[in-house]
Amino acid sequence: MANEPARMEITNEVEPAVSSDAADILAGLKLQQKHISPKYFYDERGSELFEQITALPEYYLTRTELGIMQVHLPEMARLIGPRVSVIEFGSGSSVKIRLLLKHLLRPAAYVPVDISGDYLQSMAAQLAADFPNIEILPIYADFTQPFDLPDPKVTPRRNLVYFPGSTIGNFTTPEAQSLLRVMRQEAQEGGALLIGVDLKKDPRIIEAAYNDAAGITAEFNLNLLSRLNRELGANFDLASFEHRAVYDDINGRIEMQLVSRKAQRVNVAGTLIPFAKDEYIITEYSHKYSLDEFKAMAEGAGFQREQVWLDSQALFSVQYFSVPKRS
Ligand code: SAH
Ligand code: AVI
Repeated sequence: MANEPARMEITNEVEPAVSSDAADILAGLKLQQKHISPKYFYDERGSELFEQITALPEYYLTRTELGIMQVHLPEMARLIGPRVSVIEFGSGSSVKIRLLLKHLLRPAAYVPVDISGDYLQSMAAQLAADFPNIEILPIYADFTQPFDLPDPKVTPRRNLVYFPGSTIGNFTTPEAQSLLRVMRQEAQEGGALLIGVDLKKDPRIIEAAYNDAAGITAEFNLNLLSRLNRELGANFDLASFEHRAVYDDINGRIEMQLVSRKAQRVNVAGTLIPFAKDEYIITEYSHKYSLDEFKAMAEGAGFQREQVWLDSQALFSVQYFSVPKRS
């Protein structure tokens, strides 16, 4: 079809197991406190809605991180060095990587890793068209599980794991620690990590970012239920659930919830899940860190912090770590 966007073949052959996703989702809905992993937000519609969130006036994260990159890219590129293979965890729309690839010296390859398969394929195709001299090797995977890295045609001098957007914040502390260990493995000795981390600040600024006036974050949250209706044959009535996002000061994180407006039972993949009025599903955490907290966590996974860049209001940080070579 003439208007169909170009899609690039993914490099690996792993198909997502819908049956294990169903078991995972049902197990979360049967808990005393209902939970669904935020990784299920990202079907094609979810990825598009996230893109809309990044442009919202209240959502300071993306534009602040982009601002930091724009100012400090020459220094970042100098620290990273030439001929790297860049492995991006949760690549999404790949906006930030375009800036990075333009500044890096002769990058060997770009490996975007994402769970939003259709979106990944079209973003990879656009990047391949715009960067014809860089090998693009998209990997369709859940990056919390081990996955094999492809072999670029040009042998890289080192691996750079790129993890922007503060997606690390969507994991609990033990999950983030284990993800950092996965990234440390992928970076290998002599490799590096460039990561965007949202910082602790006035909770009113944080709560506004997850409760935007235009209601896009609410749509993003509720889209999860539409997806379960479509893909798992569930029968959530979207009008009976509402979006809520509250900052939990003790744990330093936003908690996104879907709150049941009434007592109801929902059929999910053949199992009836009861909801009391006001009972809610936790759909996402978004942790905010101090610079010291994040340093301790990354160093616990074997990284060494080399540099931190901030915006003028210290809302957000981009942090650069190396993996020391064993002597
Ligand atoms: N890096 C982009 C996108 C962040 S949105 C930015 O900085 O703006 C988070 C991205 O991570 C989405 O594209 C989502 O599909 C992906 N993602 C979330 N959980 C994932 C998982 N477990 N495995 C792989 N990709 C995941
Ligand atoms: C992808 N991730 C870092 C976003 C965040 O801010 O935690 C997802 C998001 N959820 C609601 N708004 C944006």
